[in-house]
Amino acid sequence: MPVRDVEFFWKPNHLEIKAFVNRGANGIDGTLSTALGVAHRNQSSIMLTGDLTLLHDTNGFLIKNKFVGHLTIILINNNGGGIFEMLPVAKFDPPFEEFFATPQHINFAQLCATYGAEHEIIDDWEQFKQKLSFLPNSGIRVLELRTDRRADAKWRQDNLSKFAKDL
Ligand SMILES: Cc1ncc(C[n+]2csc(CCOP(=O)(O)OP(=O)(O)O)c2C)c(N)n1
Repeated sequence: MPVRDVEFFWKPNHLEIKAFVNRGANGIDGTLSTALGVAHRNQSSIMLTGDLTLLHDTNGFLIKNKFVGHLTIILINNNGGGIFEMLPVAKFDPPFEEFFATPQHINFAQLCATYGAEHEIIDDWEQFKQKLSFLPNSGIRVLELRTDRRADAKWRQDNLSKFAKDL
């Protein structure tokens, strides 16, 4: 959902931020590698991703020793595929959690330590804004925001149609 949320909520502006959207061979695959490729020998960059999408390509971190530049990864960790909460099948559990949401219960601090990437949990907006106000020149860091996929899906379902009427 992060890429869809950007499409819904990013207001037109003059910031000249270049956006790249990844569609791998079959969808969520390869997103980390694409982001690292975009950031390599380029300006410091930000990747916005869900947890399953990041997990799909964790071996992308292995390029770390050849990577020149900086990538901040904003990880929306809702422990599974929040996109599927938007579908009618979400009402049927079982099998929803095990076969559609597929939560992986990953400790991303440990995962990042394995690959030598920095990791930080973001708890509030001030901390988040402060972390994004300045991007380092080098290294890979993960800013993890823990969210509730069910509550987020309900929020979208309750609110998106209202915004559409206001246009
Ligand atoms: C290679 C591949 N496998 C499976 C899928 C099906 N798929 C689409 S979205 C998604 C879940 C994405 O979860 P996450 O990255 O955590 O984001 P969220 O849905 O929570 O926003 C899956 C498994 C796909 N698109 N591509």
